[in-house]
Amino acid sequence: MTRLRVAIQKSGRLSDKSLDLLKSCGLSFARSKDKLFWYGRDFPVDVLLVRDDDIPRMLLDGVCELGIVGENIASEVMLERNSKKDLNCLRKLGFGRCRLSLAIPEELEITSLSELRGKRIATSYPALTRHLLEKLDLRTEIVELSGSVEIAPGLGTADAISDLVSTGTTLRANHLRELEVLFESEAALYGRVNGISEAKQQLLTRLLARLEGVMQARECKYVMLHAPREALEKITQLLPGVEHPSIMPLEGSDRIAIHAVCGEAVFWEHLEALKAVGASAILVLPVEKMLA
Ligand code: PRT
Ligand code: ZN
Repeated sequence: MTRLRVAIQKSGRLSDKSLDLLKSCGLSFARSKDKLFWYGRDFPVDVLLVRDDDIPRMLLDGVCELGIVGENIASEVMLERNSKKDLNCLRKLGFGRCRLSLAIPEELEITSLSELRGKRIATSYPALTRHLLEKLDLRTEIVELSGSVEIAPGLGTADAISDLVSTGTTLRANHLRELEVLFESEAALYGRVNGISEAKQQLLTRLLARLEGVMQARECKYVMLHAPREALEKITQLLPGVEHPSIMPLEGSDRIAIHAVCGEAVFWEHLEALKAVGASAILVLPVEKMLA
């Protein structure tokens, strides 16, 4: 029987969310003893648990058909192997967001990037950093480090760093200042471009439809409210991502009930604006599943 293999991070920032996402797509697994291979029970998709850095290589080497990994790592490996076309970004997944930034010691009085020309930049992303800096017409000396990049300027082994940042706490703690964002990254589902049989492709299409439904449902909210009939047009405009809401009369009242699936995030500001044009009894509910 046709089966697909998806590689996810074994333990780290992406692990829980990757697994949650697969489970939300209706997948469940029989876990093997060594816990590195989980057999898909209800849907023929198995999971391999590995280090995130190995995922793009496993895809390129044909060990699995799918992988969930940060765009930073996928881009690094594709550039390193000079094989930009062999990994297909099938869907960005909205978690694991971070940026690859150039950072310099706080006390360094540099205002423009060009002042870094010829300087030593420490990074764990040598191929990506070199590629992005060359696009900015900046030639530097890349110092490759596998970890603790942020301490390199303090140790005198580099003048600046190119490293992942999310809150910026690590930079501040090491007296570094973010000079320029080079690359924005989030976790994404990648697939191999070549060498997938027709049957596997069909299975992949089914999985992607489920994934799309899950992702849309996460972004969507079901909104219910009461409103004066004459406010309908204004209310429809105020509901984010809605064109045709359902309208229901309210027994014994000249007000109507409006129900709608909002395709974009619903914030408190939206609810306040709805209230201001006459809406009441406003309820916002999560959507569990959706199949368009
Ligand atoms: O063992 P394995 O190799 O699988 O894991 P790992 O240790 O290499 O990776 P992990 O779990 O740390 O990160 C996995 C992926 O999460 C990365 O490849 C990115 O795509 C994404 N990600 C999101 C991040 C961060 N946010 C992040 N903040 N990866 C690393 N960081 C680092 C950052 O460089 C800093 O050192 O976390 C530290 C805290 O960041 P601040 O800015 O919040 O201080
Ligand atoms: Zn890693």
